[in-house]
Amino acid sequence: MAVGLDATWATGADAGRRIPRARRAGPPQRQVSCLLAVLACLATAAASAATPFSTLDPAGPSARAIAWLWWIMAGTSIAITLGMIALACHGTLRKSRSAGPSERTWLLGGGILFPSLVLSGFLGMGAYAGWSMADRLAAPPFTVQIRARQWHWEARYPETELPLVRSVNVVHIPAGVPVKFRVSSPDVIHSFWVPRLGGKVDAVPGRINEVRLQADRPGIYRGLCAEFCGAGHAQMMLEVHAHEASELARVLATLPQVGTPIDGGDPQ
Ligand SMILES: [Cu+2]
Repeated sequence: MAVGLDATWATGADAGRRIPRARRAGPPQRQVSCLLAVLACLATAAASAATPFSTLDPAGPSARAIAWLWWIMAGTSIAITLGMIALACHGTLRKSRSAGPSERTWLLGGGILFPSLVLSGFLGMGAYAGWSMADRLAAPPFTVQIRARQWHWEARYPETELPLVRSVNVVHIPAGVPVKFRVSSPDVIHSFWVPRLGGKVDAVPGRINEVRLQADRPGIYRGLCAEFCGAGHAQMMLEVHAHEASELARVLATLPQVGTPIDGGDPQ
């Protein structure tokens, strides 16, 4: 609360008690700077919302849950900043030390209870966003194996009625249904991320990590490696092509076949 105040120490009857007395000062500059920084971030986010890699332009339920969480956190941070500015202005501009909440009340309410409630709310919403991408009981109707390697992506489609086919740096999925991505790596750690469809998942050697994503409509969704993996990391891009079901079957039929699944099997 003392941030931004130009305080002097009381004299006379208050001498020796070291009670800060605020001089009449201008607006609390640090809080205003924080608010301007938050507004600048929001303006930047809004300006970048239409880019191919924007998490603020969600195209599926998982990405939408993450975007909502981001907006709620941004709105809450603005509301808290405004509240702090209002309190600081009130403390600076008030004419007398009128009776108010005690220091104990401020400490317990503002220092423990309020942040606990806010952070618990964020935790719950974050858990829901993560749950929306986790593999749940009902099996998705379509599965893609993703193999990340220095420095490209390979996709295989093991659960189609076609012979096993593969594509490189392009992943074909059906639109409008959940898709299970089973992500692995034969060399180093990569991170599979299609921002408009949902959160990222690491590709770890010796493991298969799963994430469930959905594209609401047919289209092309850009993705990238989100974990530095060597000299070619910056060029490790991919595209997810979401198709109508009939179109997907036609596209998969044109892909080159492979003889075996990834690493000779798909270990669970
Ligand atoms: Cu990488």
